[in-house]
Parts: sequence; C-alpha cells; structure tokens
Amino acid sequence: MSWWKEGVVYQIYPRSYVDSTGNGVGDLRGIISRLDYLTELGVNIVWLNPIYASPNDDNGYDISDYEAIMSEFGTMADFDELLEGLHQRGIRLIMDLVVNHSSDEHPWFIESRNPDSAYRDYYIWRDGKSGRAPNNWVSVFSGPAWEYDQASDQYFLHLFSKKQPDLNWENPDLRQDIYAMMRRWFERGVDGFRMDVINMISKNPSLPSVGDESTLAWGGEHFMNGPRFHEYMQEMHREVLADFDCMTVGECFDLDVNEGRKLVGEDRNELSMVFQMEHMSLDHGNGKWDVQPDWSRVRLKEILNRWIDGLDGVGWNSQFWMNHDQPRAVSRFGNDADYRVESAKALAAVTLTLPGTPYIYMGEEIGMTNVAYPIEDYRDLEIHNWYNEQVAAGQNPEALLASVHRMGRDNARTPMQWDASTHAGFTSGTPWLKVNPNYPDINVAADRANPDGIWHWYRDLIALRKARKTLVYGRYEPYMIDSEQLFAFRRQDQQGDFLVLINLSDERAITRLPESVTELAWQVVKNNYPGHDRIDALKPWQALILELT
Ligand code: TEU
Repeated sequence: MSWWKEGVVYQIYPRSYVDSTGNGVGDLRGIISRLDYLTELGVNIVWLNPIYASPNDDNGYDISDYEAIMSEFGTMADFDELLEGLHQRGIRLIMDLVVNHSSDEHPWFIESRNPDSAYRDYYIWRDGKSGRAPNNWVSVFSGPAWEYDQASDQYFLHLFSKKQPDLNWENPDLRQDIYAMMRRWFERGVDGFRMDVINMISKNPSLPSVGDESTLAWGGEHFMNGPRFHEYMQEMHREVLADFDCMTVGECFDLDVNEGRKLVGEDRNELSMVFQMEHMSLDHGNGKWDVQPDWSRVRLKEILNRWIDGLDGVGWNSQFWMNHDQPRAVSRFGNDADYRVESAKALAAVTLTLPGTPYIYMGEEIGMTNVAYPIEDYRDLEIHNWYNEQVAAGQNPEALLASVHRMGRDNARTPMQWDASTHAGFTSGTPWLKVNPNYPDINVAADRANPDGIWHWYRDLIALRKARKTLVYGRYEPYMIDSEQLFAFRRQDQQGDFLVLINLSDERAITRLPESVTELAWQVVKNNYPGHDRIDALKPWQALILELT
C-alpha cells in the first residue's frame, strides 16, 4: 500500500520555524537543525511551504524562479542536505507547487510584458472594456483582479495580488515548461507536491463578468473547477507524476464531493489526495471575516463524514484542522482559555484516528494559540489589503481588528515557540513577525518536559496510527451524528476494533451508543483524563480511544 496513506504529515512554514543566521527569518539550515525533533515526534512526511526565489509579496507564493532557493532561506546545497537528512531518517519531502500564478518578477512575466514575445500568451492579457477592466472580478486579496499595463494598453489577470499574475494554462508550452520543472524536482529527490489553488487553473476562456458589471464580484463560477481542470490534471499525471512514486495533494476551495471523486479517484490518474476546505468556513458568516464563533459540531461531522463516505472505495482522504492560512486550531475549534491542553488533545485525536492522511501544522503539537496584535504588527498582505479597504469604506477599525485577531493568517505564522529564551528560541535577531507573547508558558521545551503534555499525546497517537493499521484502513462507522458535543465513531477490520469518543465541548457529554457496542468489553488505549474512563459520560474535551474486544 502507498506510503502516503500510512504516513503522518508535518507542515513547516520555513519563514517561521528556526532562524539559523540571526536575520529574523527562518531558513533551511534551521530546519536541518531540527531533523531529530521530527523523528522524535514520529512524523514521516514533511510538507514545506514555498522555498523558491521570490520577492515575497505573499511570502513565497509569488515565485520568480521555480528552480532556485529563496536567498533568505539558503542555497541549493542546503536544500540537498535537508532532503538527504530527511530521507536518512525515513521522512519524505513534499514541496509546494504554485502554478496558478507566478511572480510578476518571473522572467516569463517580464518577457510577457512585451506584446510581441512568445511569452505574452503565458499569462492572461486582455483589452479593457470601455475604459474599464475586461471584467468585474474581484481578487482574493481585495480590489479588482485586473491590473492595467500602460505600455501595452492591456490588462493582465491576477486572482491574488497584482504581483501574482495568473498563468495561462491554455498555452501548451507553458504546461510543458511546468511539467519539466516538476520532473527536475522529482529527479532531485523530492517525494511529491502540495498544489496551491490547483482547481483555479482552468478559466472560462470568455472571462465573463458576474452580475452587475459596474461592481466587483467573485468570479469563481468561471474559474473554480473550470472546463479543462481534469484534462490538465490527467495530462500532468501522464507527463510527470506517473513516472514517480510520489504523493500529491491539491488545495481546492469550492470543490464538492463529486469533483473530489474525479480528482482523487484511483482509476482517474489525477492526484493522490485533496484538501477539501469546507470545514474551514464553518465559523464564517457571510464572508470569511464575518466570524461566527459558535460553530456547529453537527455541521462539522456532516462535512467530514460526507467526504469520508464520498471517497470511500474511490480515493484517499486527508484530515487537517489548520494550515498557514488559517487561525490556530486550538483557538478556533478548541478552547484556548479554559481547556487549552484538553482541547488540543481532543482535536489531535480527531485528525489522527479518522480515515485519511493526517496533517499536523507546526506548533499544533504544543497547542500554540492565536495572537491579538495592533494592526501594524501584522505582516500578511491579505490582512492589510482587507483592513485598509474596509477602513476606507467607513467600517469600524476596532471591529475589523477583532476579525483579524480571530481569522487573520498571521495567527498561524508567528514563529515556532521552542523554549522560554528570548524570541522563544526562534531567532537571535528580531523576528520578521512578532513571537506570541505567551511563549514563556507555551513552548516545546516546557511541553515536552511534561509527560501529560500535548507533545507526548501527539507522539503517542502518531505511533499508535503507525502501529495499528486499522486506524488507517479500517471501516468507519459514525455514531451520534446529531450530537452538538460528541464526535464518536468506530474503526474496524480483521486486525482491530477501535471506538473513538471525543467530546468537542466545554460541557460534560452523555453518550448514546448502540447496544451492540456497549455490550462489548473494552480497554482504554488513550485517554486525556487518566483515571476517568467511563464511556457513558465524558468530561469537557475528553478524548477516549478504546479497543473493543
Ligand atoms: O491559498 C488560497 C487562498 O484562497 C487563501 O488565500 C485563502 O483564501 C485565504 O488565505 C484565507 O484567509 C493559497 C495559499 O495557501 C496561500 O498562502 C496563498 O497566499 C494563496 O494560495 C496564493 O498563492
């Protein structure tokens, strides 16, 4: 069976992991210095956010050279050493592949500014319409999705920042250049790719406006899962992926289960896995900045169960609570005030026992939390663009800041908290983004010193998943799907029979399980309230993993 089905992924945001030079920015040699840490935790796949040459308008998601290492992060020799060090320890490496767009400083785009260049068509250039942009699409990072170029009197499309022009996948030469670049990374030894916003690469070629042309609107219907999306994925598989024992995972907003089945169906030859993002909007109101902290557990389970069900026997799933774009899991889905340790463990129990490959984001293993900085301490362009736009539109700055505190991407990007020394042991210089002030209490050294800490719980659950393949391949049966407190299910096959009971609430929770389950004998495998092992009533945020016999 595939290594990536049985593996546990650890995501590293290199800018914020370890700084080996003192310039305040994490780097590859910093990661190299922590390889034994990864082994001790037990993860066996690492996903690195982009480490390629980039002017860093969007922290490496704006790439100016797909085959060079960002100078702040180190050199290609450092990269090779990192890869070798991981492989020596039995850890695979997944790179970020950002090919919906490049940087405007990529040589392709620089060439493309010339209307006569063969590279013009590598991007999406259009004439304006009666003095306005070619259509009314809004960019993900606020403002119009088109930028005017005076020299050629045309506009180029950028669904993200204007320093991230969209690549034109309709052009076969562009596609071949991308496949060749991927092939060279595989030949260098990488084990796979996480594909950034991959279901946005195929646009409706007529690029129509949406609704009233005079106001900006989300044009997703014309570029999410567009007309040639699966054709491109199959071509990429044929041209590159098929030749390597690799893992791929596509980041896909607005993808339903039907589309998901097409993307990861094992007979389809597209990708290994998908990050469906539905549960990332559980706490959104009308927009992602309109926060509804009172999210529904029933809805969470409905989403995750629908995906488990929909992909069952078809393709592989993935499980995650957060990534570098999302708030800290324990602050968002747990309770970082009254039950930080208990709820961090409960959340870990969900990702590590459900069907699908688990993804852990750096710092999740010690229950790192959100931050609440004044606006000038944030670094993320998404935060600033949105805040400035809303302030200009007359919104209340305090309310806006409250949304940033809850939802802003920099929550995930504050430096890793290693110990209680200055700047949490992340850097000897000034960190590029401030360290969470709670680092004297919440850090790896302190957490690991406590056998009942979050770190050991993660390590134990990772080891359990590796040792007991029932948690990887076993049949899945959910219980109490209408409970607003409990996530309860069974994983079962010839080799084992597990009952997982997780209380996702601040209150005591009463279980209602079928008699066929309650009449079985059980023993506790993991419990975050040692000594409290009743299965009829669970403590707040209690997680019980039981083996049934
Ligand atoms: O994210 C896609 C994306 O749509 C996010 O920007 C998301 O909407 C937002 O962060 C939620 O607040 C991917 C990358 O993961 C992200 O870091 C990049 O900025 C983006 O693509 C552009 O490459």
